[in-house]
Amino acid sequence: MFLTSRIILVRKKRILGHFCPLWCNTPLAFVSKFNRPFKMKLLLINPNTSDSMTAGIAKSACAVAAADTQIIAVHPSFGPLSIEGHYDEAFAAAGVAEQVRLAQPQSPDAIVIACFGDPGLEAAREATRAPVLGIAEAAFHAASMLATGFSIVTTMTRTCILAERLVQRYGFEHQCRGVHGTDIAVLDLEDGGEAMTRQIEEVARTALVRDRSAAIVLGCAGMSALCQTLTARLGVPVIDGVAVAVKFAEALAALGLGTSKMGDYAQPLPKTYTGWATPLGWPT
Ligand code: 2AL
Repeated sequence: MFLTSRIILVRKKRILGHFCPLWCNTPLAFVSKFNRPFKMKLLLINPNTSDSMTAGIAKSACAVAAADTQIIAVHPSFGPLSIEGHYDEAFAAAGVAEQVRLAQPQSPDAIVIACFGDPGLEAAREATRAPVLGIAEAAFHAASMLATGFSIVTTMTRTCILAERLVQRYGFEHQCRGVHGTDIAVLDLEDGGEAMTRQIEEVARTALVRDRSAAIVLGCAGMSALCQTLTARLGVPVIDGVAVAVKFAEALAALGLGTSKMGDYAQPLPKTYTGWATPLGWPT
């Protein structure tokens, strides 16, 4: 099948009273012009429910994806418009599980979870054989290959603890030298203006000196579009988790590597789910 564009698909399908953005006939955007057959289907899940942020993340993913990678960008049918705390994350994780479950018939070759808290990452791995990458985990790996120490620059100061816990969970305590909030709200990042960019730049500059680090990890998917500018201004590697997760996901899928089904990442046990989650349980 020859297609002329890499298409972002967001289908509005009604599920239990919610509009579920998946696999639709209505493309949200056409973002590239490569006259090649698609080799790889990459499901890009924005765990928050912002349409505009999903489109922005999809644009960043498409900018780095191979010409024959089809990026399919979705967000959950329910949950918070932005993820800035533990409560938001609880719903976002369920939303990620929903989207992985609903995408099953499409058999994506790889999945990227594009929120810096990596919500629902391990649940997603249980639910698929495809490789699943979270942008925080991918960014930590990339940063630790580029510098002995890195600093994370994120959104609200209250979200710093979320990043710190991920650093510990993934075992990057020796490489991550600090996590720094900018007190910019996630949805305000869409502003993209000079004042906001400078605010992030200043926090990053201070972090590099204070932490004695040599690379910056951007602590929000919404910062993706700022990566090039910040790289040029700071003169150190600035790692956007969306970009590195897409490239790592392509590499793993191209190598034929997927999530192990031995042990705890085995398919979820068959059981009945109730309430609004009824369609999301594994069949008994
Ligand atoms: C994020 C992110 O990447 N998406 C979102 O809604 N919140 N991260 C953050 N640190 O606030």
